[in-house]
Amino acid sequence: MTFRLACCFPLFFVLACGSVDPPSAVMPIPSERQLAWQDMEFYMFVHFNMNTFTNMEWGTGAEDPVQFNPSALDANQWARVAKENGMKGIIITAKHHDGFCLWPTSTTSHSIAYSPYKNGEGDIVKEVAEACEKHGLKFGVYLSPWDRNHPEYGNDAYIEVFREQLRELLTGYGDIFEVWFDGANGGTGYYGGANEDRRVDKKTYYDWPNTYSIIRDLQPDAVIFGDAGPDVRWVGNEHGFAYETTWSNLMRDSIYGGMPEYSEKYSAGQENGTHWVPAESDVSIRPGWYYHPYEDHKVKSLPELLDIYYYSIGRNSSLLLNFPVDTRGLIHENDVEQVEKLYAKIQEDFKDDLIQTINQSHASISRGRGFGVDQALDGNLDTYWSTPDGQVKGDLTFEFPSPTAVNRLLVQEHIPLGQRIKAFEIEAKMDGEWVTWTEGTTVGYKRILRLDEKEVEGVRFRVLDAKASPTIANLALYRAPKLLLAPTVERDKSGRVTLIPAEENLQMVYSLDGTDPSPESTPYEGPFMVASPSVLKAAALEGEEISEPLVQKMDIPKAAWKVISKGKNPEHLIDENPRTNFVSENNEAVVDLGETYRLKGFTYLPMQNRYIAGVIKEYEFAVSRNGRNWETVKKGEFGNIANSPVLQELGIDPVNARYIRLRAIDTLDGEPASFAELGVVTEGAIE
Ligand code: FUL
Repeated sequence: MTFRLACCFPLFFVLACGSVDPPSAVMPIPSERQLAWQDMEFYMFVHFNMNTFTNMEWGTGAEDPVQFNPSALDANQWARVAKENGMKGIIITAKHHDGFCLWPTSTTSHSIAYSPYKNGEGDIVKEVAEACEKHGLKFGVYLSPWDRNHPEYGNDAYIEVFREQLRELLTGYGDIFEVWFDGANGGTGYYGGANEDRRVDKKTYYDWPNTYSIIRDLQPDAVIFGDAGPDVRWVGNEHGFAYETTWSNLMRDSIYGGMPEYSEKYSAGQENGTHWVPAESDVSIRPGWYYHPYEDHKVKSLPELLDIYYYSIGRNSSLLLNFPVDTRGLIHENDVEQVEKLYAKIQEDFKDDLIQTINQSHASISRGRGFGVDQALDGNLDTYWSTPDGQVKGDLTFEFPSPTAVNRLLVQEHIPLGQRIKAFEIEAKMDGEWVTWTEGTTVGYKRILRLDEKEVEGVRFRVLDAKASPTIANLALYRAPKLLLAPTVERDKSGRVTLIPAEENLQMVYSLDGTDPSPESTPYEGPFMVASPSVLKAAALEGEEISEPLVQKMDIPKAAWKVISKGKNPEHLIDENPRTNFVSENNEAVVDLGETYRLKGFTYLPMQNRYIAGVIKEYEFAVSRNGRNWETVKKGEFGNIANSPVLQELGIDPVNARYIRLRAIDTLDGEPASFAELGVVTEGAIE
């Protein structure tokens, strides 16, 4: 207990006696470099390298530097996108697993210096470093320890090459805030022509302590990222999600990069961890880390990006959001559009801190002068509310002058003294009663709770358990506007339609007669049937405001259809599920529609998997009335399907038919034809 009694004698004594000692640190605590990094929260990853030009995720190392040739590279565009959307730095893949170096290194000829880019005079690491400097961003480098090109990989000689590459990057490009080491290490590769499998002992091969000391010497302020740190750890998945319970502490000495059980056992951190090794959530804005034209339509949606934001930054982790720069050397327009939406929404969600409107706040217990509840509300992370030593529980209560709608609570610990809180509860005051709103475990640097919106007279944050006196440096309340996005739609084989809101509890309306949805349209109250060809238009509603509509054409239900062709998972051809596929054994899909319809077109949804196979390029569509005599009614090519594997809808001259057949004359990759879904466009049943 470090309270001192207030005295009323000379000024000297008043000052001395009025002060209260801060709680002592709970180990482990962050280093200065880690504290500076924690403040960044959100920064950009750029995967741009040889793979961009070979359309691969992992190059083998056998690529030729002449293949690397961006046509309109502009690192300032990357920096602008980062800066304008709240990111504080950029980490570039200076060398990925294929070994190609984006700077003119002295260590290998597998580099930009031997590429046509700027006639071998280019240095993209430098271009990015300069763009960061110009836009007030921090700069970091990804240097893959694994090198599938280098002939010496696996031998001691390579370690010297790797270290020299590190020295070049750490001395030639100004201040570096983070050095990023991947856990993927060793395996098959080109290795200077040996083309073999080279395994390494991930724990010992790189002699990490001596490799790290190069970084400490040359860039003492840089944090080092690796699966298990030493300064920043991997979150253990590539979805960008940290955990409800996320400790910044880790038993670092018993964990190493590439450890097989890492994700499952250690990625959420450890309450009793010996070192401060906070989590970083790395995730790509598209399915792939590298650019692939066929993913242009797969850039993450705003609801997906918001989940990532709240599940990373909102769960005591930083967010490293990847942009797969394209073959021009630019961040693609679709990706820019999505990150702009994300940033605009975050700005909107955290626009007004409602805690500024409370008329009463108090703490059930306080450590004393300088550690009151006001220290959690002053916008200064260096001051905080805390309790006397030995008191691990305490409540902070806030009351509004009148009922106020709240749906976000943001809370931060004073981490220079270590992460402490183990359990908390949030209560809402409604009709004069305090009721539990939600419960949680860890807080750490920052925790954001997305709460069901309530009109509350007050909010109480209760620390239920902590490792020692809790510290709260910041507590804020917000009412984020609902995400007014059109719902998504699912329809089953029977024609039953379900609308899925972009955000829980959002009202939805729809029409089936072609009219634009309005607040007067049919309210969505649960799944409904669409049994005949219709155009569904659906929108989300909040008060008088309405979202853009979702417009989806729907045809006859597939309940009575039968798949006649053979292959793998024939039922998936007509299950209305875009994520499952039928792979035909003879390159065609034949369906009996159950009765004769007047057809005016057909639809083909190609495989939607991350890696596609058997997508039809050249097709022939035939119909039959009896399943024996077939008439080919359309032949051709699905234009641009390689780059844009979206739903293909083709019209035909109206014809009566009961059987349909889509045959692949050729697939993109020569693999057996695959189908996510086959459908028809009808004029209606005729018999
Ligand atoms: C992974 C790598 O293997 C991917 O290619 C990518 O660089 C990602 C960030 O880390 O482990």
